[in-house]
Amino acid sequence: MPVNPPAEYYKAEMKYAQAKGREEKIAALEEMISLLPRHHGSENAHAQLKSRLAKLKKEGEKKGATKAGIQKEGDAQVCLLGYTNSGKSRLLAAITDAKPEIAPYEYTTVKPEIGMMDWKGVKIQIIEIPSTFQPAYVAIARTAELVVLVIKNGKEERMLQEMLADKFIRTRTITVNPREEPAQNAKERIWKALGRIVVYTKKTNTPMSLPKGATVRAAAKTIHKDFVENFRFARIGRKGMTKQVGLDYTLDDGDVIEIYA
Ligand SMILES: Nc1nc2c(ncn2[C@@H]2O[C@H](COP(=O)(O)OP(=O)(O)OP(=O)(O)O)[C@@H](O)[C@H]2O)c(=O)[nH]1
Ligand SMILES: [Mg+2]
Repeated sequence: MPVNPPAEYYKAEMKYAQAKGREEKIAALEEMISLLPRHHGSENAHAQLKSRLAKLKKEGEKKGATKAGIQKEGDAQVCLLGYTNSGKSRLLAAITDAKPEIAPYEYTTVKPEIGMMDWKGVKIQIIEIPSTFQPAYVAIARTAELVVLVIKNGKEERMLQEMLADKFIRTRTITVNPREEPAQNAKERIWKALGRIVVYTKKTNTPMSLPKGATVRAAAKTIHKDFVENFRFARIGRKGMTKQVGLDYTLDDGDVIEIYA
């Protein structure tokens, strides 16, 4: 008997194939499993997907147990830090794929909640740190690229800054008051604070995030390890113009790059 999955299944399969991190893979697999018809002919396919899912989840448990507790995924890791009911979960839900519990009572979030933020095709991992401030959870902020202080007033901001200073956590911070700033605005500021640019490959239109000031050399390295050694020249598409450049050419946000090797 054929499996005959619906069209949505193939979309989920595509998501799985293009998934960057483990979280995304798990989400896509779960979607595939839910969309695969259940009948005698699909038993094998179900079993295969489920064992793949179990394996992925197990891998995460092992890796998740290291150091700060959460495996980095995407191109940067950002923490949401703030007092209870400041609106961390609501912000996380607004700017990522995460679906944390949002509730008017205190300490709703007791374990780190993780989501992926999409910025023009680039994935950024966002983590809500529980307001219980258990040291192991606060320590996640130490290795993150950015800490977002989620506050209701200026006093909270000062207290959070002091807490970070006391723990010698020197990660860059920005402040968001969700009651005063639309989530999309906060999202844009988070991206800007990360100091990265997005560059696209010409052939496959794959987004690639690089630090601001990155050169063609960095992009070439990211695309293929042999590209730098065998590099001849690159063509950069920028604002409708195309330019032939060398390895030391500085890239801009939105550039389309084609490397000739
Ligand atoms: N009006 C308004 N209410 C908000 C906003 N953000 C959060 N809230 C409300 O404030 C309450 C707490 O929001 P959460 O997002 O759960 O807060 P949290 O910081 O995750 O809190 P805990 O996880 O419980 O420590 C909920 O009732 C939300 O609906 C906001 O931007 N505007
Ligand atoms: Mg919460």
